[in-house]
Amino acid sequence: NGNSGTNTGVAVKAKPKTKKPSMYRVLMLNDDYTPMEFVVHILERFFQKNKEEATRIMLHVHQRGVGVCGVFTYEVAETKVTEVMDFARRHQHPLQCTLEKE
Ligand code: TYC
Repeated sequence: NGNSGTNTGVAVKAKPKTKKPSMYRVLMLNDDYTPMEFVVHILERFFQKNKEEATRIMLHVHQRGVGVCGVFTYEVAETKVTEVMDFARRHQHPLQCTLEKE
């Protein structure tokens, strides 16, 4: 028996399907070669950070090895990673960016 119609004797629960999407952290990894200013520029350009916040995140990655650039739905996170990796490669920097489920 669903929400309406013929009763089949099968119980079907009526459930509103407003599920929150899984969220993904976009992570930046440290390396020895990418210039600090380039990383700050990426955080401003692709993650809408101001200079102060971008510098804070860059220094955190520099000192700790990894840091969070932002948290997004899967499709947005994957697009950010691709854009950052392409931009870094075009400028011949080894900068690595990845995503992880929250
Ligand atoms: N470690 C780099 C340097 O000393 C700077 C850097 C920071 C590189 C953050 C990557 O994600 C990074 N020039």
